[in-house]
Amino acid sequence: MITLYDAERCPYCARVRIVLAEKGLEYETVVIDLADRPAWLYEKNPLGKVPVLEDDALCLPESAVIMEYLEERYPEPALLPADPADRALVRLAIERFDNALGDAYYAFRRGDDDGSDRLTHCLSFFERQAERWLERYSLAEIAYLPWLIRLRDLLGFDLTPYPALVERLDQLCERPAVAAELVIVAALSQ
Ligand SMILES: N[C@@H](CCC(=O)N[C@@H](CS)C(=O)NCC(=O)O)C(=O)O
Repeated sequence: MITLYDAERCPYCARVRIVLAEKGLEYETVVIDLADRPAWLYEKNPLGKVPVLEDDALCLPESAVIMEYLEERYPEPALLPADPADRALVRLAIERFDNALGDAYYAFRRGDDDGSDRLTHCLSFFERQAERWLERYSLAEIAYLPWLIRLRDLLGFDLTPYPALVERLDQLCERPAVAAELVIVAALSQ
């Protein structure tokens, strides 16, 4: 049995939800109130953060690690390319998203003075990389999609200066696993 310790607002949890949905895996959800999180969460993740995934005896935090675990444990349908070089580029993209887009998003959401500039810089970079990174659906896209969806639908950030990202976002929103996230984010914004 798979259990996901989850928070709907959390884009890192959204990554895991999308991978679980793409792979058609059944799982239980335990919703964590991050404003009043239970003490036992620290036993599952010493950092006290979500997502945490349990799969039988395994207890695993960190969204990027969880995505890779799910890919290896449940390989179909594949969300990593077959070629080792291509797989390495997907991992590189995930690393870049974590270090750049994630931080810029939170700076913007907090209202930091440089939040908007950092986000613009980051999205411009992704826009230029879009052709290379976005040619095939993979964990790399699942890694950044939750932030784009939240920027557009929750924070009202204008994505029109990034047409390649917008086009790809629109395409991907037709996938049921991604469309389910749109419903979750729409409920958050009400
Ligand atoms: N590097 C972690 C980040 C997870 C994370 O920051 N989750 C947030 C919710 S979006 C959280 O649990 N925050 C609680 C806190 O920072 O104390 C991952 O990729 O899973």
